Amino acid sequence: MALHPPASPTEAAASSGRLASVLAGPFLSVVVPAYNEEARIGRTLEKTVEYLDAQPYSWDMIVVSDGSSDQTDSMVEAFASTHPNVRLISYKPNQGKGNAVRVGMLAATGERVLFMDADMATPPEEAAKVLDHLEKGADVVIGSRPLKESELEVRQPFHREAFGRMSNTLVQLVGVRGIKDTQCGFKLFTQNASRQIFSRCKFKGFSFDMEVLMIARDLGLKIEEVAIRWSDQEGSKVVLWRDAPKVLSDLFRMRFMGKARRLALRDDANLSGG
Ligand SMILES: Nc1nc2c(ncn2[C@@H]2O[C@H](COP(=O)(O)OP(=O)(O)O)[C@@H](O)[C@H]2O)c(=O)[nH]1
Ligand SMILES: [Mg+2]
Repeated sequence: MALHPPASPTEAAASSGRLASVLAGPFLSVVVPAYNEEARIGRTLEKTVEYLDAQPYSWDMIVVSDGSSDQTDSMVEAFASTHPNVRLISYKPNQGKGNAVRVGMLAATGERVLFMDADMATPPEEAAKVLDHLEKGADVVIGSRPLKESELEVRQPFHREAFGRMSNTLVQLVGVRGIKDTQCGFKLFTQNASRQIFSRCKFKGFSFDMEVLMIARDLGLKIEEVAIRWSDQEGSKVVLWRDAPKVLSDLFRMRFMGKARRLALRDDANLSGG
């Protein structure tokens, strides 16, 4: 492995070529959680693959269908049949975004692993930005919307943005201090950080983002928050009155369970392999 952090993703990709032959994984794995995404996943696959194909590094993509009951699975399977580095993991029943992301992250063999939402609220080109920060020495790089430099092309509806800001104040108090946006669906990890974190994640719903960051902090990993482009998409699966109370009660549970229990490995954790 390189002793000095590579200067650019391209350089990193070159050195990862050597590493990849040892690990047999690509430079970048992209994980996309998908729950009933037939209306949005097609375009996301097209655009993301178009972007990744133009990059100098090797990559693969895993779509995790979390108990979808629409055409998501057959659409991803049809796409994967003509794109060998795209694959579908599917299970039933629906368990929540956190579970889908965890399953995908632990299956991913890339030297760096990115998860992104199925609706491309953050476009795949932003990968370059977060990769860059990882090369500079971070273990976890998270996309962020409320930073001054963030480009919010289409903002979230008022009630979502207001809830986001409110819950962030709470998160600052009970959870992960110093992070402005815990919930953005665009986060990049080194393979090692991803494995260390996701083998410990126990929350299955939308609160998993906070758990990921708390565990990363507990492990002493370096988290960096980076302004990204965000364009809110129609068709959100989040129902605020249903999901918000759960997210908040989970936040308190994960805070008060204490570091030792947060860091306990899951029973099914496999730290060494995929
Ligand atoms: N696996 C899983 N993913 C979900 C669920 N609900 C939403 N998602 C995924 O989470 C991502 C973000 O969801 P979205 O509805 O766009 O949320 P929003 O943009 O925060 O309003 C998308 O990739 C969804 O497919 C769920 O219950 N299970
Ligand atoms: Mg969305």
